[in-house]
Amino acid sequence: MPDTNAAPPPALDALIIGAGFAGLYQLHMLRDRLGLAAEVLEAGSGVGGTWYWNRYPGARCDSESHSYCYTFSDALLQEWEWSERYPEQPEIMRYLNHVADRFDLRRSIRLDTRVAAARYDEAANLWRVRTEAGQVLSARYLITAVGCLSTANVPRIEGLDRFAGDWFHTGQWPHGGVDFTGKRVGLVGTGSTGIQATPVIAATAKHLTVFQRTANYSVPAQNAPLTPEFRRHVKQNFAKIRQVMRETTNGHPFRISEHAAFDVTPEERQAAYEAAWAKGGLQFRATFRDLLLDPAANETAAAFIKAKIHAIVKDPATAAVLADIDHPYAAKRPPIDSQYFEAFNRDNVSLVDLRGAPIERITPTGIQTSQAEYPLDIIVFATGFDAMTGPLLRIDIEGRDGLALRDAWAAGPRSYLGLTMTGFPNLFTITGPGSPSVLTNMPVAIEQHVDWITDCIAYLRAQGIARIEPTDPAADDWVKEVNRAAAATLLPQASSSWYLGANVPGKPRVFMPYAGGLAHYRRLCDDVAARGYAGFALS
Ligand code: N01
Repeated sequence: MPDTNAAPPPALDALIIGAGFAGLYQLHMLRDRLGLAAEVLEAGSGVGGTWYWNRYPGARCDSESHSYCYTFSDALLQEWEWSERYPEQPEIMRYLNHVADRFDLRRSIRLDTRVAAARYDEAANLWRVRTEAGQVLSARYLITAVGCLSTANVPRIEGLDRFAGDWFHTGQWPHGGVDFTGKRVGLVGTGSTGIQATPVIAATAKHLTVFQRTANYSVPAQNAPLTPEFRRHVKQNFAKIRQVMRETTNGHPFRISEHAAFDVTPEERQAAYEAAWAKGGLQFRATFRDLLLDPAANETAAAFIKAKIHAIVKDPATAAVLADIDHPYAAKRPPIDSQYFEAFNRDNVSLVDLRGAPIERITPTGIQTSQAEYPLDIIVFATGFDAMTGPLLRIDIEGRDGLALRDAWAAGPRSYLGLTMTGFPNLFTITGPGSPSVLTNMPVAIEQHVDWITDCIAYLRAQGIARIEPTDPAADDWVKEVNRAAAATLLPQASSSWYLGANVPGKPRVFMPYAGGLAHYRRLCDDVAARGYAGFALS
């Protein structure tokens, strides 16, 4: 880092880290709406963020395409055509590239530029940002748009470095794809990713062995091409659809039922679940309003899904392992699938239960559990991410008075509104820990954050305010509110959940996202702004 006394005048008003959904929109707002000198630094060789990296077989969004998009531009909404109910990774990449071109964003994006460090220079009131290549850029405002799920979690399993075959993490998938033809493939992990990838890999592999540590619920996506009528309906009614997305807890284009699970008879409940199963998707979670609040209500959904697993999977022993689920339904992020449980009826797919027989090591020829060795040509790690805090902590961020973010967060993330942190002036974290983020349909949460940050920066400039930083009491109260909101739900009851950081050995167990609901959260953020940025020290 340069000597702060010799620092050059600010080259930029704002630096944005990341060119995914969040970074692209933030750039548009700061550069084109506020007229700021703003740039994006992006580690990848293209825009797209999470979708640039997650190219694994079967990668598809679990939000419905007509809602997994920006809503800030009516023209964009009218001109873009989605092809399927759930967009596949290449289609989302086409969309984000279209957005980059349509809003002329590329000229302000530096690709292949990974940020290594960012330090707040108090004397100059600037952020000094150093790239891995050693370049240093300065800006008044630093905005992280690094995503919540962008730091791959490759388990440290002894022997991996001596595996003679190929191995891949789904979040760092080769751009040229992987040919599974004639190969014995091992897939580790049964979260949303593993559940999406299983049937697709099984279709070409010689044999697929799925290694399951924690059994998981899944509901059919019921993916299908969009009909012309539906597309027309969306375009004609988008104002209403957007309104629903903004008013609902999770930012999806459907409402949660007003009924509690025990408001109806057992027969009516069964019929409601059957209808939700047939409709498919994350909407299953909205069948009754208390599924994430009342353990007994949740148990009715859990029992329904477990019965479906037993009905679909023909081998009773395999079905029993798949349905031996240890947490409430949707306490972990609920996957949706296309023929996941059905894949276990194929002759070339088998399941290994790691709960009783954990992986001991990787040998040159396969995976060794405490019970057997499984010979493999390819290992696919669908083992998730160092979620939410990981992408921020892998940047060496240093705030006021030499405070390192990794020290500030040693016991878990501490923020105000999941947007800002005490000790880190003029730093904003889009969908940071402590915000609804991963509990929502991400583009809706992203737009809410970007709009709030843009308004905040506009306010600071209009008022001649040089610095914004949350006060300690405001941050303490917010941490309490994040904990309160989580404790009011069943979400913390899934002990293996990445929401809690449980998937990464040694990570503090803290419930990271804000579970109070996106609509409520939006009101809180708006209220803070309306009260002249209450809870912040402005100087
Ligand atoms: O990761 P995960 P993911 N040995 O952490 C297992 C989003 N997403 O990539 O549960 C053996 O959920 C781990 O086991 P356990 C979505 O938000 C979105 O699937 O820790 N197994 C688990 O089974 C999602 O929630 C879309 O016991 C090990 C799996 O690996 C998030 O990304 C699509 C292990 C990891 O599951 C992450 O999903 C896909 C080990 N050492 C994903 N370490 C959309 O549609 C971990 N596991 C938008």
